Amino acid sequence: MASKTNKASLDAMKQLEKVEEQFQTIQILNEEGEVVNEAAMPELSDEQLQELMKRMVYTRILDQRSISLNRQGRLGFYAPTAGQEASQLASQFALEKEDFILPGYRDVPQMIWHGLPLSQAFLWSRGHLKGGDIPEGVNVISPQIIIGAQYVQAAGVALGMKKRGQKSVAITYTGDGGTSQGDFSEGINFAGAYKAPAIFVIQNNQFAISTPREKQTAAKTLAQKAVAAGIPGVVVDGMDPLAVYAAVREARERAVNGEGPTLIETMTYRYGPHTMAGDDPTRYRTSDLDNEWEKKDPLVRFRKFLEKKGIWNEEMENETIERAKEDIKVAIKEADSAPKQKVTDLISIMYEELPQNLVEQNEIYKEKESK
Ligand SMILES: Cc1ncc(C[n+]2csc(CCOP(=O)(O)OP(=O)(O)O)c2C)c(N)n1
Ligand SMILES: [Mg+2]
Repeated sequence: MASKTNKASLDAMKQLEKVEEQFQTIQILNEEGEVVNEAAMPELSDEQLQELMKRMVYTRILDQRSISLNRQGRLGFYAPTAGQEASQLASQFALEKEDFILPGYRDVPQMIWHGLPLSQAFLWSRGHLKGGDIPEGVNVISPQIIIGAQYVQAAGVALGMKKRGQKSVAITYTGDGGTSQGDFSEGINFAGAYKAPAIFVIQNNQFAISTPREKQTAAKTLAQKAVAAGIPGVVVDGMDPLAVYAAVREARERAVNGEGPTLIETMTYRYGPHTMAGDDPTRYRTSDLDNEWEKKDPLVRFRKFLEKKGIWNEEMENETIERAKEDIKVAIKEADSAPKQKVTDLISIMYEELPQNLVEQNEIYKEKESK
């Protein structure tokens, strides 16, 4: 009896190892900006490559300015993005305008490059109603704060697209910590069962606030969670914009061809704190680890790659930086000029027809606000 049990568990361990072996990190561009995987190289024109670089440079500046604006009390909630540009922007770059983004709180950059005006992103940060009033034709919803909840919503949005016969996808993002939530498993499982055209991205930045990746799960990779949902899972170097782009582009193709969802884990790092609310990363990360990841910086390696191709220079970089600074100045002014929020605005957007108790409260506030 005992030997049988032992044999079964031995086989089970081997089986697990075999599965885990298959989740190797895909890289196209190494830290020196050299192509190390020609076969996986996505088809991108020089203009597209330049555009992706511009977006990464621009977004790094946006991050720096957002941190300053937050410290000056001119922004509210802000979750820093530096370090995650390849993971965020190359994944959005692989989408089409008709695709729908269901972001988490750190994913404001993808929303902006999908068409959300910068001034509205600032208003969202301030908790202003107008920040959540997404313009028609911009296929995003407001960032989700409840960890993992957007995975379930993405499965639903994707299924809706499929039922309507649309050739588009729903993409959603969570973090390494998010993979421990029930919603994560429910979302990928449902989308798998219904072959919904969804792309589930896990931005593994190694920490969930102060909790390290190793404490999140015994699984060797987060992408292997796809196996239980019966869907493909891949791990990509999340500091490599080409690897991220290629993985998302392929997932998109599968999805619109009716082959269902994909789970993509991007190996990345956030250089800054979790949010601007006051966590101190030096209490849970070593400077050695920070340095190790900064050497992998997506902007540095992509700049090297483009410079070697002769399609990027200092002038282009500076122009992009200046444009970002100018745009930010204009957008924050716009945000400042938004009408002050009223309690009646809050009440009136909640229902098509107000229930009686709110009609009464609305009248009380209307009266107060008119003075
Ligand atoms: C359901 C739920 N539980 C807890 C929190 C509090 N919380 C906010 S961010 C966070 C960590 C998330 O880490 P991760 O998923 O790795 O994303 P990252 O912030 O690193 O991008 C937690 C626990 C929350 N917002 N929602
Ligand atoms: Mg994380």
